[in-house]
Amino acid sequence: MSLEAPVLRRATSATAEPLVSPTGSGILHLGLGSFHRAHQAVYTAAALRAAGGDWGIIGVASRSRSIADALHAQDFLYSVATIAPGSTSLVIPGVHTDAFVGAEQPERVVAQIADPGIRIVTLTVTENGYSYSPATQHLDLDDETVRADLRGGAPRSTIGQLARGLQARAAAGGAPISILSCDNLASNGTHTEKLVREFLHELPGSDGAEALEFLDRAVSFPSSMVDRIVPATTAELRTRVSTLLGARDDIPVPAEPFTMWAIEDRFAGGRPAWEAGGAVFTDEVGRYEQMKVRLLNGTHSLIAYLGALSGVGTIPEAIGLESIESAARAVLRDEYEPSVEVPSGFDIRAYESELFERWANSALGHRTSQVGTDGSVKLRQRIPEPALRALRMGQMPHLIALTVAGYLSCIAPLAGFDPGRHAAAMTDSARERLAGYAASARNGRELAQRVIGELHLFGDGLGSQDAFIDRVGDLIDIIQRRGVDAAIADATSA
Ligand code: CS2
Repeated sequence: MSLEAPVLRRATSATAEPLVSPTGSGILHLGLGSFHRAHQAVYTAAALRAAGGDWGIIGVASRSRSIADALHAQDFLYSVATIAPGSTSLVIPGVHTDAFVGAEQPERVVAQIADPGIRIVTLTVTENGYSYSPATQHLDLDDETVRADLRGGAPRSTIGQLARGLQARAAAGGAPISILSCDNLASNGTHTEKLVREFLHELPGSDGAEALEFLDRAVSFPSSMVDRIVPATTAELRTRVSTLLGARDDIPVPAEPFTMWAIEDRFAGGRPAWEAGGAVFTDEVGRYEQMKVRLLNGTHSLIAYLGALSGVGTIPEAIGLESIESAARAVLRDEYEPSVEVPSGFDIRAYESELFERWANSALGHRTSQVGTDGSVKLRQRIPEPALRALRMGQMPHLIALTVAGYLSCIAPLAGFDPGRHAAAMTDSARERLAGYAASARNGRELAQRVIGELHLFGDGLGSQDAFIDRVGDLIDIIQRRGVDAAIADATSA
């Protein structure tokens, strides 16, 4: 039925009406993936509905045409399907006013950032999209795209596009603007500002000077913590949503009911009333981010790697295995929680018990391979600080070591070990390099020493922690010789 239904458009009498019909576009969003469409877009629609404002969103997809094309075909509409066990509800935010592909029109990204009508640039380009070296945390000057962007021409990296866009905006009068990172990076605002400044400093002569002065004067980089589990969409969801709507939606986004956004209230050019959608404005964003990146994302990584290695395809299946659930509870309570400062008035116990319900949401079907993707960059955000804190106190963070052992077993298995198809489906920019190390390593310790000790994949701090590196190595051997459950038993009983 759904395939014959009319395409979702403003004029079609779909069951769900779009929440808003913005006139002006004050936001440029880089990274038009599912997460943005189920998170910032929904908050922005709530803000426009409650308080109005010229805050329509122009969406920029990094490379792929599919979302931008579908948005054009659907009057920039799509549905967000909130999926709980036993119920699915739909909203159509309706907050986008245009969409295009950044890789095809990089000059347009620059021009949009320079346009005084745009007052906020929001970003969901993933941890991988910031062109920094995980080991040094600085702009990666060895990265070919960054080097090309520094030489001139149309910028291809996100940091290059931001820097060139801000340069053009400074030259065009320098109207105030905010750059709001919504990625799972610690201190994401400060981090983004640092990388943009490093890019501008690298420009020849005094080419970056005017933009740097503009940054000092009229550009803010608030930090924000974002939280909502948003899996990749499926053909099954497309059919279900189209049936519910009575109109064909090719790009619905599945999302869990839980959603949270904590934002630092430093907006140089104004902002939507995001609090209308439930966003929290706070000076404690750092604490929210740290808490979320470690408790949720850190534990998520453990569940994903151990789950994939146990042969299961989804997070709810993985957390349904008793041994993985006990490992997740142990890493959360014993290794992540002691390392975080809880935001004032925040009920961490309630947040933690809700986490287990969220992971168990089987209707959502979040894939272990999706969470396990890009571990080389994601783990750098999640594990070193809590691990180093424990080591400083004379304790071995066994379950963080197990997370790393799980990651390396998935991405860089030792000769003769098959981590299975869910691990094979994880993409990672470091995969080839790490697989090369694994091919010549005689055992887990040798592999861990090369990756953590020599390559410093998780930063300099962990790179010199030999006891931790050996523990990771031993757990790799246990996983690959005796299986995941034996490794969990070893790590939880140590
Ligand atoms: C996940 C996150 O893929 C991952 O690494 O941990 O995408 C997670 O689902 C979100 O951060 C939840 O807010």
